[in-house]
Amino acid sequence: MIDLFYAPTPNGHKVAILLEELGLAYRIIPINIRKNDQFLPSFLAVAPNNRIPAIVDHDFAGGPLALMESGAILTVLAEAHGRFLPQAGHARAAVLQWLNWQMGGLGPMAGQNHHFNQFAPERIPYAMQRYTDETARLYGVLERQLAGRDHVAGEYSIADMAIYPWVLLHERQKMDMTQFPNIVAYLARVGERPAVQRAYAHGAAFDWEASLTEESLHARLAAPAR
Ligand SMILES: N[C@@H](CCC(=O)N[C@@H](CS)C(=O)NCC(=O)O)C(=O)O
Repeated sequence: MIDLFYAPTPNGHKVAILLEELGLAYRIIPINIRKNDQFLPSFLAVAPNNRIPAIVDHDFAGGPLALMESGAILTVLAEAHGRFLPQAGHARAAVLQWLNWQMGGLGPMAGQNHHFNQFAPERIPYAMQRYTDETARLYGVLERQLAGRDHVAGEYSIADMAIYPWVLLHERQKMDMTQFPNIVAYLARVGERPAVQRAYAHGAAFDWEASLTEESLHARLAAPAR
């Protein structure tokens, strides 16, 4: 059994997708980041960076494992279950390369894009332009990589699970998708996977009005995981 500390954001969706693809038993612990649940002590004990996603894998070899950072979670779970990350060689290197491209580039840049284009309390044209342009540059990189390929690095992998939730938000990022036909086809291809659809169903069920207290979070975590 795995506890998934989750909100329906791109980084949250990534891990839900992998858990669904692997068919693992997990329960969702909702962390409402709009209501500051991420600062509750019982969450910080799992994820000291106060950000979702995080997991506790109660059945991890060697004992329960608490883990934050979506890239680490995808890598560790894929490795532990022997799927969606090749074991060695060029194929593994390619998946890790594109996963880290998402973690270090697409995610942070698109995240700033969302912030300055949608949420910033003041309009700062320089920042809006800078992050829109950088997001578009990264889309161009992905567009070229997807030419003649169904997935970003060989077989469907954790790299695709990391990338898909970010490019799904292309409207919010002000991307002109007529420039990126390979990404449009990729979105349809990944989006039709039943596991991806099940993962996104958690998002539809998430209650952004509800929030936790330390007591309620503690009680949830203390409840039997099986
Ligand atoms: N590099 C981290 C980023 C996680 C992250 O930024 N999570 C956001 C939601 S997508 C969050 O929890 N934000 C809460 C906050 O800003 O306080 C990862 O990939 O797990």
